Amino acid sequence: MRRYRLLLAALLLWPMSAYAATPVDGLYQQHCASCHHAERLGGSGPALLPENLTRLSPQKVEQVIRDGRAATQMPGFATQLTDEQIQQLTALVRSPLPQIPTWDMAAMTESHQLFIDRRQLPEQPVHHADPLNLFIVIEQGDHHATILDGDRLESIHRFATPIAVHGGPKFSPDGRFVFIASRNGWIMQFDLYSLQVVAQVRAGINTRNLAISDDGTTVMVANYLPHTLVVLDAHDLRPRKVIPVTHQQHSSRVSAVYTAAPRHSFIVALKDLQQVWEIPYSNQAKPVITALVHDYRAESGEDLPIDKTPFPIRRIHLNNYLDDFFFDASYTHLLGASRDGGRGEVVHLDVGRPIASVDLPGLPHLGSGITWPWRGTTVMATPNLKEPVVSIIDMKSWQVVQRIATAGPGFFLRSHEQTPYAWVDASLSSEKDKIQLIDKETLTVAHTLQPIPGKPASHVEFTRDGRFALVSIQSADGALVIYDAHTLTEVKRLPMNMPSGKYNVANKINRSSGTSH
Ligand code: DHE
Repeated sequence: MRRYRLLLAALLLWPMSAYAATPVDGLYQQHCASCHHAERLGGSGPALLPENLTRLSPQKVEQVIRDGRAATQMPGFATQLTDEQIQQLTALVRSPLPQIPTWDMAAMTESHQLFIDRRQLPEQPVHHADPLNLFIVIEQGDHHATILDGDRLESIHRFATPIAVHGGPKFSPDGRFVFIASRNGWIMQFDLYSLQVVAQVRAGINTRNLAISDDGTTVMVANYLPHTLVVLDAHDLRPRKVIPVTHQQHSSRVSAVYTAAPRHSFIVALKDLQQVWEIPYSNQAKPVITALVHDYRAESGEDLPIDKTPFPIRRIHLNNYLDDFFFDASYTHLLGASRDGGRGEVVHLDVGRPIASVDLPGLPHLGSGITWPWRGTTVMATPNLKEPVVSIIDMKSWQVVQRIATAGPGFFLRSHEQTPYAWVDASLSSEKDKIQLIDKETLTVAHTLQPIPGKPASHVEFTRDGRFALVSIQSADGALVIYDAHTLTEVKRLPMNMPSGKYNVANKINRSSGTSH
């Protein structure tokens, strides 16, 4: 309720003359503002800003205004608006706001909802599934998530999520709680023991992802809008701190935030600054971070001791914009994709500077990178969003040891310690119904699967023991197609509504080298 009160207050306080300045502003206030906010920042409906709508073509936006959106509260306006008015509204919601909007502590605190006190939660699971072999499956079609028993391969619960969930949900270190981020800034905490939503908060207007500290105390949220990082209490999602993302006179969107568990710090990728940030969240953070923070203090003239300055920022300066990070197991090195394309840069996090460049064609999707031991070294493999290739990189020499031609560009690569194959999709190509299996020893494509001919197959995830591989068929009448990972035969098909990613508790909290973290 409180967030609706906030919206109402915002609507009442906003001067009518400011938004009824043109006929289309008047139309927006009349038909859209009550759900999408007077300033288009989102309310019960998503924010209507270009940053939030990049994934919808103008034609699709018009269609949604005209016909509404299935499985949401968005009605169609075909009988109330002319084609011209619909086009005008489309142009309006695709135009930027004159200033970067704010979403401050007060707005966040107002949006916070605690559904149940954690002290009232049961000590044991209310279900009989192995809590470490559960999956959470994000179903984008009707904005729900399914909790799947990984032993019986069946659903045990389904619940509504915020609209437009993106990126990997993150688990508390014990695997009990899962934290979900939506592109519209809503963060949700769900209890996998009692199968209920614990809390939610709106931490931004356009959010990228979240990370949780390895001690389970702190959630950090990365935002495109506003240009902030937000610290939440992982206990109940109460906002603790807003960190403006600025350097000198410039501010930056945040591409993503990652947990560097061995370093007890968050690592931050920035869209508009040639820097990587490291933010320690605990006094156990590696001494080198502490030392570098002190150096930074000396340079900047700030003299507060580290333990009195929660979440101090260590800035690593680059000569390029780096996006989409991959880390080695010790989190000593990060590999980032260069904005100019064609290469990746390796940053040594202890010495705080780039140390190597990796020749990577197209646009590697490093966030989906995985590793495995290979001929006395460890290799990292990355799919590619633009080229039909998987690049294999030796993590000692940072040389590319193999480029494996695939059926097409794809998003995700997955494996498991117990399987000889890495599974890659070609979902960004005309071959999007194919999944290819790369032999981790020979570095060649060993098998091609076509789960449902003509339907897009994408994200793969393994059960805790690596015995079964679950493939998302990403369409409204989609499914999870489940394969025996050894015989490669289909064992089960579970109908799902646009399943995007699915995440196995044990694989994630144990940081399996075959999955993203
Ligand atoms: Fe994602 C993860 C960025 C488009 C589905 N995606 C991530 C992460 C980032 C990212 C930074 C890591 C976050 C995390 O898990 O903590 N994604 C981007 C983009 O910049 C890009 C290319 C454009 C954009 O609009 O943001 C993009 N992503 C997509 C899609 O179109 C996908 C296929 C469908 C969707 O949901 O929008 C998509 N992204 C995913 C999924 C993950 C993800 C399923 C989690 C992967 C995992 O297994 O961990």
